[in-house]
Amino acid sequence: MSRRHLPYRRPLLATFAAFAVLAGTAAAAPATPTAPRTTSVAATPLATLDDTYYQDALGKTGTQLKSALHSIISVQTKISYSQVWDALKDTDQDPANSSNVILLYTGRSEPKSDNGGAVGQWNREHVWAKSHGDFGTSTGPGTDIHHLRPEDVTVNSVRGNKDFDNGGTAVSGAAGNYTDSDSFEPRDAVKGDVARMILYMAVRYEGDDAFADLEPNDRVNNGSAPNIGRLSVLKQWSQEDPPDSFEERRNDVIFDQYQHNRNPFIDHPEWVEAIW
Ligand SMILES: [Ca+2]
Ligand SMILES: [Ca+2]
Ligand SMILES: [Ca+2]
Repeated sequence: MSRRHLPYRRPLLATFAAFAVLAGTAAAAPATPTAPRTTSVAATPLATLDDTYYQDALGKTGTQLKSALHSIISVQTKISYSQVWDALKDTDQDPANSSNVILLYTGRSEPKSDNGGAVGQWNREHVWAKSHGDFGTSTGPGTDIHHLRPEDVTVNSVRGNKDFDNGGTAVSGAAGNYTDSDSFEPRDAVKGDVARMILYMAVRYEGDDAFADLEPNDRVNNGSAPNIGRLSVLKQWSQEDPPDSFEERRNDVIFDQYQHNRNPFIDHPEWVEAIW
């Protein structure tokens, strides 16, 4: 199913951004080179992205589409694991409170400054669990912020390296999340986000850059295999929870300010079905 709703939103944002630039020039405001990086992003209309960023992928399906997208999104800047802290404070900022981030599974708004390893703090959740492909936190898939999210330390530990599937018992302190011995089900509002992060990783990492070829499958208990399940459930989640403004802004911020590559499944959710 095509959800090409972005063209209606982004040209407007781009127009505002253009006015803002002109206004700034006209006012000849003094330069503030030491000011903190702005979090505003001049969003690019999807039609423009298609004509430029995605031009080699358009009209393709299946393995041809996957291969074309791999070539496109593999052109990127990489950041270190320590740089990930500050990046997440930007990409996952609470739209209602710029001092906070939104935690992926709990949905809690937590002060950016409260990051760390203690109970009650937030840390860096690898949605594609590190052990599934054993990539650790060296620069590469383990520092790719397209699948890294702030999460409550305790809930991050509960998720561990479990595959994703429906079912289980309620996760304490994280309403709407469920888990059992072999799988984790995130709350409804981020089910699609999780699916699109997993599928991004599958396309980005194809075993040609010293890291494992990451691929989804339809199993649980994948352990240290470079696979995450279950694909049929992830596809369903992507359908049920289409990209919203938070996820789209996140993709824009990563593209404009950090990695300079995009998650194609946020821009084109219909490409999930076109490949899998
Ligand atoms: Ca299970
Ligand atoms: Ca969502
Ligand atoms: Ca792959």
